Amino acid sequence: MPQRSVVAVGASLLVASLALTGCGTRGGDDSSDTGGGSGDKVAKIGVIAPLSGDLAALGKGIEHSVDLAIKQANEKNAIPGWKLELAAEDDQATPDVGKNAATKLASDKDVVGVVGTLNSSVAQSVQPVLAAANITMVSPANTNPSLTQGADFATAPKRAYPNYFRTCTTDSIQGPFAARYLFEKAGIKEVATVHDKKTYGQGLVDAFTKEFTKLGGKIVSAQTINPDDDKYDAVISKIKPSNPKAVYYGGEFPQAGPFSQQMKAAGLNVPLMGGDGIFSGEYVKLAGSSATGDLATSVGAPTDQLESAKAFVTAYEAAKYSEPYEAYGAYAYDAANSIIEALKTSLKDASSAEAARTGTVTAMSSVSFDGVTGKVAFDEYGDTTSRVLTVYQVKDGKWAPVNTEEFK
Ligand code: ABU
Repeated sequence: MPQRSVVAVGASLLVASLALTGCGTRGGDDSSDTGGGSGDKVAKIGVIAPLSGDLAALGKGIEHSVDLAIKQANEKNAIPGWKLELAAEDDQATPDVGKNAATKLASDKDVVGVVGTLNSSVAQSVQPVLAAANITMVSPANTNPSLTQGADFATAPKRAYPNYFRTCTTDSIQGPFAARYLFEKAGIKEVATVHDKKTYGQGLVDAFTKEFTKLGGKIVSAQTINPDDDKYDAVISKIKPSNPKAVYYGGEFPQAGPFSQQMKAAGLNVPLMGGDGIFSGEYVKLAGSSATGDLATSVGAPTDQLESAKAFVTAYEAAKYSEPYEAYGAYAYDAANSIIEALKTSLKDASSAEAARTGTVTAMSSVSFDGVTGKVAFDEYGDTTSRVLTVYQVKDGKWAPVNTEEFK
C-alpha cells in the first residue's frame, strides 16, 4: 500500500463568525432552548436520522451538529425576529419509520427545513413526503445518485425533487474514486465485490465495478449478503476460491466490520474496502485487529485537518455532546447552515414559518457560502458542487487518511 500522502485541498477559510459563541453552555444537550428573543416567532429545522440502533453513532453526530448550528445562529440573532428550534426524529435507519418521521415534521407548521437522512434507502421514503409539503431537505450523507438525478442518472439525469439538496458528493464519484485508488495506486487488479442489497450498497458496488473493469481490472466474484445476518461464512466460502486481492464492500459498518473479521478468520487475508458507510470508529471496534489495512473512502477532506473546520471542531468539543461528530457532522453543520442562509431570505417578510416553506426551497438554489467542509453551493440537481474525496486506511486501531483528491 502507498505511504500516507495527504494532499491538502479544499477550503481554507475560517468561519470566524461561527466560532465559539453560544456553545458549551448547555451541557451538550440538543435542547430546543437555543436562545432568541422572547417575542420572536419560531421556525424549526428538523433532523431525520438514525438516533437509535446500529447506525446511531452516525445519526447522533448529525443531530448534534445541526443543534450546534442552530444555537450559534440564535446567539448571533442571524434572522432578526425569529428563533430557530431543532426538531429531531429517529428514523431507525428504516424507510417506513423515516416516512412517519417526515409526515410528523410536515404536519408541524413551524418546520421549514430538514437535515437528513443518513440512509439513501430512507431518503427514498422521506423525499416525496417533504416534497409534497414544500419543505427543504438537505442530506449530509445520502450518496446514491438517483436521489438528485433520478433513476436514469447515468444516461438521462433529471432532477428528482426540487426541494432536495445534499452537502455530500455521490457514489457516481465515490465508486470510481475507490476503483482508481485500488487499481492505479494500490496495484490491485482482481477484486471480489459484496453488497447488502440496499439502495446505497448496491449502487456503490455498481459504480465501483463499472470503473474498475473499465480500467482493466477483473471482478473475480460478485456476492451479496442479507443485512439482517451476522454470519457470513457461506458468502466468504464462495469468494475465497476466486483468490481476490481485495474485497470491495457496498454497505454499512454494522455488517462490514464483522464481515472483515470473519473473512480474515477464514483465511481470506486481503483488505476490505468500502465507502463512507463503513467510515466510522465503530467499524474498527467491530472488526477488531482484523481491520488493520482495511480501506474506506469518504466524502470531502478529513474534517480534523481542514483549516475551515477548526472552529466547528472546537465548538463541538466545547459543547460536550455525548457522541462525536463522526463522518457526517461537518456536512450536517453545513447542511443546517445552508438552510439558515436560505431562511435569511425566506423568513424576512414571512408571516409564519409555514408561509416561508416554498420561498425557502427557492432561496436554496442561490445559497453559496464558505462552509466548514469547503464551498457550500448546489448544482441544477441539488447536488453539492464539491468533488473532493478521501481514502482512509486502518492503522494502529483507527482510520488514517492516505489520499485526498478532487475527482476529475
Ligand atoms: N452514504 C453512506 C451511507 C448512507 C447512504 O445510504 O447513502
